[in-house]
Amino acid sequence: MSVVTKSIVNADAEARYLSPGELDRIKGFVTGGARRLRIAQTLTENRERIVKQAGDQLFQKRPDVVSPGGNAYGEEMTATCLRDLDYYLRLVTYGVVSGDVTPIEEIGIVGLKEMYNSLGTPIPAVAEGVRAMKAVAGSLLSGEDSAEAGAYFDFVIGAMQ
Ligand SMILES: CCC1=C(C)/C(=C/C2=NC(=C\c3[nH]c(/C=C4\NC(=O)[C@H](C)[C@H]4CC)c(C)c3CCC(=O)O)/C(CCC(=O)O)=C2C)NC1=O
Repeated sequence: MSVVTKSIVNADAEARYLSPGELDRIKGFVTGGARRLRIAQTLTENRERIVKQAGDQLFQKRPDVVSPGGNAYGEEMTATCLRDLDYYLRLVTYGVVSGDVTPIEEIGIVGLKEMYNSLGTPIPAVAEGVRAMKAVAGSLLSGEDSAEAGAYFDFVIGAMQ
């Protein structure tokens, strides 16, 4: 939920106008809108490159996952692994646009550990892949934009610890 929706839900629950503090936070959200959209656009336009390069880095660091017996071994499983990275990148763009981690959490974090444990997927390696995406994405963004996007990647990485 964006700060706009959240503030309205809270204010209406008390049948009151938006408070000065809420209006201030909404102002911050609106003011940063162009930047958030610019970041989301860059990530979206470069998604293939970000996923591909991050995958290469991950498999270099963790060759075990793509070796016989590894969870991402074989063409199909490797493709599924890259698809998962693409999923997380997509969720990061949702977070960036809404200025909120809730969509990331609801779509991709709740139940994550149980899911990966049941699949035998090493979670630290997934986190490594997301960390690599953060680095590749950061290299495509200006310093300030990179820091803003980085916070959402960090949220995903943090949930995988
Ligand atoms: C948008 C929210 C969302 C997420 C996050 C998601 C993840 C997700 N990843 C899966 C599988 C998988 N995920 C991986 C990923 C990896 N294996 C590794 O060793 C690497 C470290 C890593 C890549 C970074 C692999 C290899 C599978 C297939 C495992 C199998 O079928 O045995 C599956 C099982 C079903 C399927 O194969 O599609 C789900 C549900 N699905 C969703 O809808």
